[in-house]
Amino acid sequence: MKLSVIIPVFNEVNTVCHVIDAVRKCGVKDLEIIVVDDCSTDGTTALLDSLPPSPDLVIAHHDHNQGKGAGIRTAQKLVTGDVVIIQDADLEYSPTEFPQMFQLIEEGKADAVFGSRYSGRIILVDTWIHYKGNQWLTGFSNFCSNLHLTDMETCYKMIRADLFKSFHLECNRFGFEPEITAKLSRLHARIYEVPIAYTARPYDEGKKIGWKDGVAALWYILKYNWFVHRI
Ligand SMILES: Nc1nc2c(ncn2[C@@H]2O[C@H](COP(=O)(O)OP(=O)(O)O)[C@@H](O)[C@H]2O)c(=O)[nH]1
Ligand SMILES: [Mg+2]
Repeated sequence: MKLSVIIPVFNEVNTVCHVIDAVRKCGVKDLEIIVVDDCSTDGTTALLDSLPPSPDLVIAHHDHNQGKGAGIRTAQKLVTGDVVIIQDADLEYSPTEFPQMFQLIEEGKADAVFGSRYSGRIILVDTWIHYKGNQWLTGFSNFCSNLHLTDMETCYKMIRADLFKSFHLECNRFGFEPEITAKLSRLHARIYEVPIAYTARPYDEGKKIGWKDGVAALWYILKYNWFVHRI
């Protein structure tokens, strides 16, 4: 089975190449990497264009900044693998987690596997507001979906590609996380969670998600669990 790793990138010149290298070394043999550069302004675009062409690497560019969700939507059309995962272009998550997640889908047990940052593995001490915000959003999402997740907002959502490609995705920014969680729940997908390590980065190292995204997430949780029926 082939794994398609989607890397949405906006202004990550210091880390994006390290992330691509780490994905290549993750331990899953058959993989493709789809990088979507969202009109970066810090040199990321030129850096990506200078990488040697390789059959495992696809690079797409947006001509204006649209957000992480829009980047994932662009990649959705390019996926050729059997299983998909989103990998942020920073170093908060480690691709060494992929094999344990991949195995659950390969064995036919799971339709989707979420990597949970809050179930016991290494976590570099995060801010109270980020940690609590994630807990509250996960709790509200669970209430609306009747799932029992410990980390809805995790970037590590590994999904069967046929399901992923069938989704009509709408959110342009970080609303992608509640949207896809709600859509998986409505499909009654078999979702597993595995504990993953997480190294939180501060805003001065380029973190872009903010409190407004947290407030918007509340609306997206309601919208995609209760109001919008199209999956
Ligand atoms: N395509 C795209 N990606 C973005 C944008 N803003 C952030 N990202 C990417 O989304 C990922 C997550 O961003 P981050 O601020 O670390 O949020 P968090 O990891 O979800 O808390 C990183 O890989 C960013 O480069 C954007 O406007 N467009
Ligand atoms: Mg991040």
